[in-house]
This record gives sequence, structure tokens and C-alpha cells, in this order.
Amino acid sequence: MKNSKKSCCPASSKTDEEAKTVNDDIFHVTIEGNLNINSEIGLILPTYCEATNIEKIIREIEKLNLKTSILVIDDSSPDGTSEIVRKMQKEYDNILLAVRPKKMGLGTAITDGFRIFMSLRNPPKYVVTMDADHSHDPKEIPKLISPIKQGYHLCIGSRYRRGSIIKNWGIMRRAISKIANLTAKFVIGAKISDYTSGMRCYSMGLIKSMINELHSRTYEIQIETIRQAHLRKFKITEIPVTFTNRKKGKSKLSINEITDFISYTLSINKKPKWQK
Ligand SMILES: Nc1nc2c(ncn2[C@@H]2O[C@H](COP(=O)(O)OP(=O)(O)OP(=O)(O)O)[C@@H](O)[C@H]2O)c(=O)[nH]1
Ligand SMILES: [Mg+2]
Repeated sequence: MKNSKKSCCPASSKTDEEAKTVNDDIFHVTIEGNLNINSEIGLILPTYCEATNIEKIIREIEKLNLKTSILVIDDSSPDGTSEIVRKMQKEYDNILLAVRPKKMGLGTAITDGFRIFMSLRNPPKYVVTMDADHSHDPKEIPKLISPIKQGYHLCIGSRYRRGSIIKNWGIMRRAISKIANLTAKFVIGAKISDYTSGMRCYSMGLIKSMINELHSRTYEIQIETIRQAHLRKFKITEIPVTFTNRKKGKSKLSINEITDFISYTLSINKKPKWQK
């Protein structure tokens, strides 16, 4: 079934039609591409207005020749990001595209990406997330997956380990990132240095275990996933990465998203419901 469209619902053993009916109110998105894809690595690229970046980043990933399916979750970007992805689907058969009706936030883009990969006939073993704005270097993907192959469940590409590099970040962004990380460290207490990094690799086992507990709309998804992994005693590790500030396109980090992040962090209870 090449270049087919599918209405995807949260991972379920139901037929498409049943799942569509049951879950319409929760999640409904059309996936374009080869749904029979069978790849070891599923890569989620969330995009909103990344027309100046998307083609180059996809080509860089393709050049690595990993067993990857690339899933772009685009929120109907008015700059035509999804049209560029459709053009690239004609060249590469490992690209999936899910276009959502409007800007719905990074958090729901990532959880929808998890659900889409879970619902494939051949789900990937490893799921990588990264930004589409060249802040993360695809060449670091193999380094990120390696600990998961050795038994870890979550590997974070950290900007704050010995060997990490941050390029072209102003003092304000550094300060926001530091404060967000200190707060997250205080409320979650996992032994890691970068709670907000968007470059990660998850095991499919961890994703299945936590998916129903992920409710973040925006950037707080990054710490919510770490919190869920930590509460469930899944093994978390980090590797140092090089992070480069975006050169093209605009940041989507708005005051609203920072406020959502702060209120999520302050509302965190360290104990899961079943331990209260
Ligand atoms: N689908 C979707 N993607 C989003 C949304 N918000 C951000 N993204 C994507 O998520 C990734 C990270 O967003 P950025 O705007 O780069 O956020 P940031 O890295 O914190 O900000 P910068 O440092 O300015 O780059 C990028 O690939 C964005 O296009 C959203 O609401 N929906
Ligand atoms: Mg960015």
C-alpha cells in the first residue's frame, strides 16, 4: 500500500473503521505515505512554518542511510511546509506526513507521532524526536540510539554534559533554559542535566507504557516524558550533543508556551496516582 492515506487513532488492535469511530473525539489525523513501512527507527519531526528548513534536514537524515521512517507532523503551516514534504515523498519512500488542521502545540505533535508509530503494522523499535530547524544534528542519531540498544529506555541529547556544545544562543535563551532545567530537576529529581532537550530516543516499550499519561499541549512534553519514565523506573541516560540556534525561520516559543511550561512544572506531584 504505497502512498496511501490512513485515519490514525491511538494504538489499537481494532480495525481502522472501528478505531476511527471510537476515538474520533480524541485524535483524528490523516497520514500520507507508505503505511506498510518496516523500519527499526521512527523519527518524529514536528513542524510549524519550517519551509526554509525541512528539505535540507530531511536530506541530511536520508544521507545517513539508517533504517528510518521519517514522520513529519505539520500543523497546516501557512508557509507550505507540507507541500515540500509531499514533493520529497515522491523521491523517498520512507517519509510519512500527518497534517493537523491548525497549530496545536509541540506536545500534542509528539504524542500524536508516538500514536501513529504505535499504530503501524510494523512499529519501529526506537523512536527519535528532533527539531526540524537544524538545532539538532542528524549525524548524532546513531549515538543517541546506541544506549537504547544496550537496554536503556530513554536517551536524552544533552546540552549540559561535559562535551556538549551550545552555538549562538543569547544570554536570555540560556537563562530561560537554565531556569526551566533547575525547576524540572527540583520537582522530578531524575539524575539528568537537560530536561528540556528536544533531541531524544525512546524505546517503544517506554512509549507504550506512558502514552495514556501524556497530556502536554506544548513544550512541557519534554519534562512530562522524563517524569513518566522516572516514575515507572525506566532506565534514563544522556549523551552530550551540539545544539545550534536556528538560523532560518522563527521560534515558536511564545510567552504563552513559557507560561504553560511553568504552570505544568508547578503542578507536578512527584508521586504517581497509584502511589498516593
Ligand atoms: N507540529 C507542530 N510543531 C511545532 C509546534 N511548535 C513548534 N513546533 C516545531 O517544534 C520544533 C521546536 O520548535 P522551535 O520553534 O524550534 O522551538 P525552540 O527550539 O524552543 O525555539 P528556537 O530556539 O527559537 O528554535 C520545530 O521543529 C518547530 O517547527 C506546533 O505547535 N506544532
Ligand atoms: Mg528550535
